[in-house]
Amino acid sequence: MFDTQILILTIAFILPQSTICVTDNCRYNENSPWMSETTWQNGTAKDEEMKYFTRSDSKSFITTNWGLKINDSDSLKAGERGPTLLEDLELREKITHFDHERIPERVVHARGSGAHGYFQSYGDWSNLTRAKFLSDPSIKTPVFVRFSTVAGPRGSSDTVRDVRGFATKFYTEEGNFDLVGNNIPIFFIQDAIKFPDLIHAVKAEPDRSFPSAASAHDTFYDFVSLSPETIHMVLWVLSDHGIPRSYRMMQGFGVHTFRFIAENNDWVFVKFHWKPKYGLGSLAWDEAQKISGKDPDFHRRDLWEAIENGDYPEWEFGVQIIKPNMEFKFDFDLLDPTKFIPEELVPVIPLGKMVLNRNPDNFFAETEQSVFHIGHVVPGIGFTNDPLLQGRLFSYLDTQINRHHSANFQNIPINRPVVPIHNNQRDGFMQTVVNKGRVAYYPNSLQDGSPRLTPPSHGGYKTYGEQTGGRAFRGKSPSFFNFYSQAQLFYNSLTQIEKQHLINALRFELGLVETMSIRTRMIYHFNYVDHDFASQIARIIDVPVPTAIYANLNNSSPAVSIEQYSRNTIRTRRVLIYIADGIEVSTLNIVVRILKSMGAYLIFVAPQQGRIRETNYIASQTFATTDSVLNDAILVAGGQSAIKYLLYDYPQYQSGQPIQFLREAYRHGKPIACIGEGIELLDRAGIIAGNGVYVLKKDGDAKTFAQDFAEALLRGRFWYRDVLDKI
Ligand code: HDD
Repeated sequence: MFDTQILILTIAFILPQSTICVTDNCRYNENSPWMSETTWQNGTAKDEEMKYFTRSDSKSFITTNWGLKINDSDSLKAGERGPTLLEDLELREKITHFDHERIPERVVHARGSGAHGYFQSYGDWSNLTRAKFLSDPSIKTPVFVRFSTVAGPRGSSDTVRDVRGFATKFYTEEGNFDLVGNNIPIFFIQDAIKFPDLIHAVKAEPDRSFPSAASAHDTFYDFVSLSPETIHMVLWVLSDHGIPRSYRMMQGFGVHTFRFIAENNDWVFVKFHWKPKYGLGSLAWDEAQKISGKDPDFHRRDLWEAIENGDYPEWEFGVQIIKPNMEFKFDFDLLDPTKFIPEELVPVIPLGKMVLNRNPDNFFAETEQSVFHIGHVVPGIGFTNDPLLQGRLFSYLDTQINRHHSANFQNIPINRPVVPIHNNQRDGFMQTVVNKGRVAYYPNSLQDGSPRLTPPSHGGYKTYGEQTGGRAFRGKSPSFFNFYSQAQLFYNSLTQIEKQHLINALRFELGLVETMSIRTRMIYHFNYVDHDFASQIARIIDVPVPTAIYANLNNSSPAVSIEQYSRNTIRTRRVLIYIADGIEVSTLNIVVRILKSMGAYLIFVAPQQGRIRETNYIASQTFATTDSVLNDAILVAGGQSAIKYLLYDYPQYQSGQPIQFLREAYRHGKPIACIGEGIELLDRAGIIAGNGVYVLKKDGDAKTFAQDFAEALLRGRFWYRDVLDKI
């Protein structure tokens, strides 16, 4: 029998080769001007391409979109007080464009923020994967990353309790690779068909449209309590992982099991990990709620400012590698996305690093219009049969057409790969490419068979030929019916205070659930996780304490704990420094110098903005424009009259804010330090020294004091203060 595939391939290769690159050294294709030796070495290939599309309006004259220069900014009227004329096309174009400025927000992950950067491999990993961006440490692959919350609309707050999206687009020399992950290594559900239900349940309730960006309501827990597979992920989101301190201080995970395929077709299963250089950090729930009011843009501002300051966020990229013969050696199914592989069982091998070093020029054009698709992979990376992953492969393409109203979304600058695109796809709304020639089909002979196919040996993508088969079947594999074991493992792995935070979070969330049967069902599930855990929640939310039915196996994976994650820098940590007229500067100078040299951000706050009399200190903030919750630590300068001012005179018109900030910082476990007379503020706040609170007496050593304070900043939180069980 005649095989058409063979015919096609034969035609493709007997026809003369055109300029299309099918050799191994075709990294710098002449069709892509932004790809050069230099741009690949310094990671700027995408930046160069973006420049081509970027327009600056500075030093220019206003024109219409058809290029007409405008000489008057008022509308055209029939007489000075008359109606506007239909003829006024300048007005009509401007208003029409304005009316159409918005595109639909993402159906999930609507609120987010992004940045450009690069990825650099630590070595040549071609023994694991043929993906070229992982084969050469001398090149920097451009990336664009978008972080997001999941449930809230585009205008909601950054610090809500939620999963965070962590989507990375690698603009590789073999096309775009999108790693569309989250900051939690597992997911709520096992099958994509349930995703619309999950999202409908967690989003604002459809009749009343509240609560916005919050899971603490009946529909979410109704769904969760009827879907036990979700319990593990619920614990992760309700733990401190659900309220990160910064996008820069959270992990990222590919969640699903993927495949790495090497040149010789050897393959392994992999789990993708991002580990932040700045360490892990979380907010206190009370703090997160307050920040939502004080600065709903807290995370996007933090990301923006760090990049502007040159403190580039950085992550290490790693993989857990599972050999094919290990597929069935775990007590869960590798295809089940509600499970993670503890790092203690399979270590994370670091493969490279990612640095974000450029903020977008235009939020809409870049961040809002960016398109991520789990199906965008490059040679050497393959999928598995995880049913959630399989469903995602459909959804991400479909949703872009809804958001961009055209299949041409790949033409948008932020989405274009840096490599040339050649195919026979044509036309559609807003087509911006001018495809030349008569031929728009394959196979052809009229255009030398071009664009032609590329064999895998020359970089063409080859699907891993997994053996499949079996009867059509709707349902779960028996290996997916293991709902509580990893939920228990996760709970056991938390430190004492992290457990307490989780319990408090559930008391809060379930305490807002109005339907008692839903609360009761949740406690029923938690009783399978750990009896004491379930009882502590039940007691507070008016649900009968259940009888113990299931023993805790006491297994744990300390790698999941934020508190136990190592940190090695205080760079970018925000220290709020109280100053006022009359401060004593000599000690302050020493402390400031030490903190600055370590890269901490120093925010000077005083009763009024501007220069402090007879010093070089300038207050950029007042007690009205900043807040304890927006900073990581407080330092109070000394000086009798300054402290008197902060304590006695100043509160007359700003209601004791300096004391209030100290009390909150203490309650939220933050380091506090007071120089000399500053201790009077501590006394007034009812705070005693010790446990992260430092006082420098008159004869004390400023250097040691500053170093102790910096040490405390590195530790981050002193959760074990007596008041902390309340947050
Ligand atoms: Fe998804 C967006 C991550 C399951 C359907 N998803 C989206 C984004 C992230 C994730 C980070 C935002 C991308 C961006 O910044 O533009 N999603 C995940 C992870 C999942 C997951 C880690 C589970 C492991 N998602 C998932 C399922 C479905 C979707 C099961 C549907 C069956 N996700 C979408 C979507 C979105 C999306 C509707 C909305 C906007 C978009 O894609 O571009 O297609």
